Amino acid sequence: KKMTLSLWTLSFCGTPQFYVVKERKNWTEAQKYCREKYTDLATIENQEGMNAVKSALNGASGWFWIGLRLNPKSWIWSDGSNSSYEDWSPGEPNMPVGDNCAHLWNGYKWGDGACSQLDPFICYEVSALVLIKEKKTWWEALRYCRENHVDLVSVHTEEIQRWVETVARNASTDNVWVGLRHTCAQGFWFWVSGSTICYQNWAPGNGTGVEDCSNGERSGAVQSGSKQWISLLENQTLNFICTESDGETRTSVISCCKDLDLRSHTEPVLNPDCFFSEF
Ligand SMILES: [Ca+2]
Repeated sequence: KKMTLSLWTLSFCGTPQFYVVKERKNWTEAQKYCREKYTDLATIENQEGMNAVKSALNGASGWFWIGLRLNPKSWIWSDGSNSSYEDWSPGEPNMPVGDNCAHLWNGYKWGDGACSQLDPFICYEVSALVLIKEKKTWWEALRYCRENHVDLVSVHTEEIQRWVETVARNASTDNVWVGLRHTCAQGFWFWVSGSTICYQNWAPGNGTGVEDCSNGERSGAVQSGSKQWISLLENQTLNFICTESDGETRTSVISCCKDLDLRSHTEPVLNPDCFFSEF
């Protein structure tokens, strides 16, 4: 089980998503904010990234800090990226060497300005997760993730919980399915990745008591508002979150089957991983 966690970390790589923050801050404060709430101030490594930034801006006008700063005589990205991509406005950068930071302005081309200026800014987050804004039952969601991505997300750690919170912001349903599953036969919750539950973020009154199995099996969802986990009947139709990174699932299928074999003192458990790995 511990091995699963480290594999997740190693396989963590995804596409950056950009977020526009409308609060006005100087460059250093903007950087601090992005590092706390997301990954960092926007690093734009290619035209594709620039297009994603433009789409996040959605026509907004003004100046927006990005993660590029003159330090001391060359332009350095906040996250340490050594990308050579640039998209300066004609004539920029044009300030004398000093406290210069880059922002987007006219036509979203880059310009330099004093880092102390108060501007809105653009953060980015690298997420290994993707929100699917379709409404599916828990089983349909699990199947969809396994066929089109990797798996329904298993929230093993606080870090993964934070990624879940970020992507769940854009959900169109009040709750969002995750890979949390209850077995009535055995009376416990587990992750579809095969792990038992260590890190927990249950909403009060959910998940920690005896589940009502009279109307069928239950699965876990994250509330769009509180981002805490709740227990729901599996046939509700909700948005859901898939993982994009590979590496975790295959190994854990083995460990989960073993894991559950050890615990199956009564009857075989309908374990989604073991079930789907038969396909
Ligand atoms: Ca300038």
